Amino acid sequence: MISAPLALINEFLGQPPNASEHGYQIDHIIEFSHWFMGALFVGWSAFFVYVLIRFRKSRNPVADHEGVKNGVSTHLEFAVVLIEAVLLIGFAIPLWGKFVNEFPDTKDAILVHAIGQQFGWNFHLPGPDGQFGRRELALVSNTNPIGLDPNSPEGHDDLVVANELHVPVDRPVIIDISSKDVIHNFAVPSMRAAQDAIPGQIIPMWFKPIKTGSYEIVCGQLCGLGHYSMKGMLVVDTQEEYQEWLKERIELGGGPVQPPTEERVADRPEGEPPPGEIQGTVLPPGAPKVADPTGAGTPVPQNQPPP
Ligand SMILES: [Cu+2]
Repeated sequence: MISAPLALINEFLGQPPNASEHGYQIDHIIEFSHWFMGALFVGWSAFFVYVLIRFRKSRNPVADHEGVKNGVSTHLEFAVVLIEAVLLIGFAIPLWGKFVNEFPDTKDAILVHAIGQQFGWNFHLPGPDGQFGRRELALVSNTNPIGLDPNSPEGHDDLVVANELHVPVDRPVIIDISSKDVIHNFAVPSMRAAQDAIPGQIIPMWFKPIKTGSYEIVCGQLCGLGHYSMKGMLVVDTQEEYQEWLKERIELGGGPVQPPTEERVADRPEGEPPPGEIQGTVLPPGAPKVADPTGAGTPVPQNQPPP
């Protein structure tokens, strides 16, 4: 009964419709807070106008040093504090506690690493073996945006995709968030989920999409001149569509080592040295050349973020 007008205020404020399991709880808190603040605004404004008229100079030429003697304002203020305390302690903190402490079982969840960079999101998926390959910051290059170690046995089937992440509907998604450069924030407004991406830290977050569709991923921290363009897409698929997408990514991204071809060398931005012998690494000038003992390279992602 009360939810129809309540929903109006979120819509009026331009909030995208919720698509996650826990999101409606957040929406209720936001709705209630806005109505409560609206009531306070009207109440305090009316009181202010009343005071201006009631205590005008012509009616009160001499100041009254005793002031108000009844306790109405004290009771009102206490009621406001009580409602705010209930909102915070009763709803907001328990909801936050659930979000950060009660992670879903990793066996049922989709596990993804999201690595922010100026200005895009890289997603690292474990591939068919379900294991993430080792990442090393020193290995990050134009062809290896997440620094995947070519010698890591778990890493050979890993998938690296830029800016578009697919997940199946009705499965919890756990994302380990990190950053390569500055502080970003992985935010999916439709999932009512956001988490800072901090260089040197890996911070997990989770949500459970309950509606298929495409939802915008944005960077929630001002992170540089291109911050506005740091957008990605979260596509929530049906289970079949998700398997299809995974298969396609594996075909495109996995497979045997691709030696550096002339086009790929030509693709590199001006001033960038040619790729090293081990794919994804560029040896510093003067470093002794080391042959890749495994002969394997890093899978080359198909869609790179814009440089
Ligand atoms: Cu950013």
